Amino acid sequence: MSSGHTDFYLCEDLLSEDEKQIRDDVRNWVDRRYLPRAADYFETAEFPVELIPEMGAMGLFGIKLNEYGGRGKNNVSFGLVCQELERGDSALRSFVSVMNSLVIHPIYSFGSREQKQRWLPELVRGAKIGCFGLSEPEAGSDPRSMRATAVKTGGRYILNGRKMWITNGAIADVAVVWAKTENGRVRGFLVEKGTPGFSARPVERKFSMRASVTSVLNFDNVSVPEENLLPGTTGLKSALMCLNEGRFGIAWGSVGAAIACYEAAVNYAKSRIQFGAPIASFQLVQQKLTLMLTEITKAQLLCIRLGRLKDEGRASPQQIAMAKMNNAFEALKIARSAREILGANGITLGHPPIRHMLNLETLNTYEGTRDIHILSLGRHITGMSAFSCEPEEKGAG
Ligand code: TGC
Ligand code: FAD
Repeated sequence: MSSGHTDFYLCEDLLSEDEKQIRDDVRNWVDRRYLPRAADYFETAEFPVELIPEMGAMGLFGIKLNEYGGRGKNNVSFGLVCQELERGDSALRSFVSVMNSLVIHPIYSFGSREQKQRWLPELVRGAKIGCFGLSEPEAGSDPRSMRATAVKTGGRYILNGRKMWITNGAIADVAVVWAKTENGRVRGFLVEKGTPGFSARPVERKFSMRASVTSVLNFDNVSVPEENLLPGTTGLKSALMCLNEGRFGIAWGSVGAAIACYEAAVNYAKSRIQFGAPIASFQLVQQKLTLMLTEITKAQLLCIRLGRLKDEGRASPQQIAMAKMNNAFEALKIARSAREILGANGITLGHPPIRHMLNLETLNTYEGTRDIHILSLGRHITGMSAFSCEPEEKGAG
């Protein structure tokens, strides 16, 4: 859903005026405020925190909320925002994804009235930052195996454990943390920055998502009042429900990254002369561009249909997983093709494809790897789970 030559199936016609306006506002902002420095943020591994208030003022946090200062927009609008932000950089979309899908959404869906009143207005304005701690060093694809615990003593919970790879962790004012209570049930907790025993440190030496803050969270006998339990959380399912929101944003964001790579490749191919002709005139280059545009078009159609289904309350977790899996994977292939078309110039940060290519490795990993979505859809199709084998079934292995 982008005007110009990447809107091959005229998806523009499927958008309302309001949706187009939101998309264009974010597009202009990204062009003006992010893209001129995108390569620098990536190179110096710096997230531009100074842009957070601007994003808050544009209503990019709590974009779907009807209360607490949110904009009350639909899922398609949220998707378009993700697309445009990721055309800038995955780190920008990730920040906004986490705020909307993994912090504001769970507090709104599972929080008490007091928790909502305390946190939502400030999160929506961008005055406070949040993060979502589900993954652990030993529990990524299989969050059920998490080791973090929350033991109730008197009117408080004592949290112990470690969360890993947490976006926004070290800059967050509040963490939505998932831990096992005494009966083994996973519940969600709000842990505030500065709580004794709670610390966050950045994951160093990343080659992907360099402009995003990724952190390790440590919980060493962290005592929180029972009012910090998200009362509506009933088990791991509550955490997984949040991922439907996150995966939806990633499906759309992937399109934005793919468009950025495709446009860079088309422009370069038309102006780069080799063998006395623009490389765009060579059949092999044209094949690459054709396949890139085809996959962008298919991904756009998946997104708009998924968005409309979600707006009607008819999008299943499996449909969302399919779009996330497909679009992240195809975007990565598009980024690699674009990088190839740019030749040696393509390995530098002077052009966007390599930056997107490296970021897209993360998109194919977080919120469920491609393998996990394949297996989750396989289970849906067959009714049989291939996630793990009983010891006797491991056979030759
Ligand atoms: P399983 O038995 O499948 O599920 C337990 C219960 O939950 C239900 N469920 C869902 N409900 C709603 N939406 C979903 N997406 C759901 N997935 C599962 C399920 O129906 C069941 O309900 P009930 O009523 O029968 O109890 O659980 P499992 O332990 O077999 O796990 C299944 C599996 C592997 C699919 C799940 O563990 C999984 O999705 N793993 C991937 C982990 C993942 O995606 N982690 C993401 C961490 S957060 C992150 O990466 C943020 S990045 C943010 C950014 O920077 O943008
Ligand atoms: P593993 O689960 O160890 O998987 C390793 C490999 O084994 C993968 O290729 C996987 O596909 C494969 N595999 C695993 N199980 C199976 C199976 N049953 N069958 C076949 N193959 C299998 N998490 C959060 O909670 N909050 C965040 O904010 C967050 N942000 C992130 C930001 C970044 C930049 C990154 C990279 C990750 C982030 N994550 C976050 C963590 C992310 O969700 C996990 O990395 C992801 O779920 C995969 O877990 P893992 O890395 O431990 O890989």
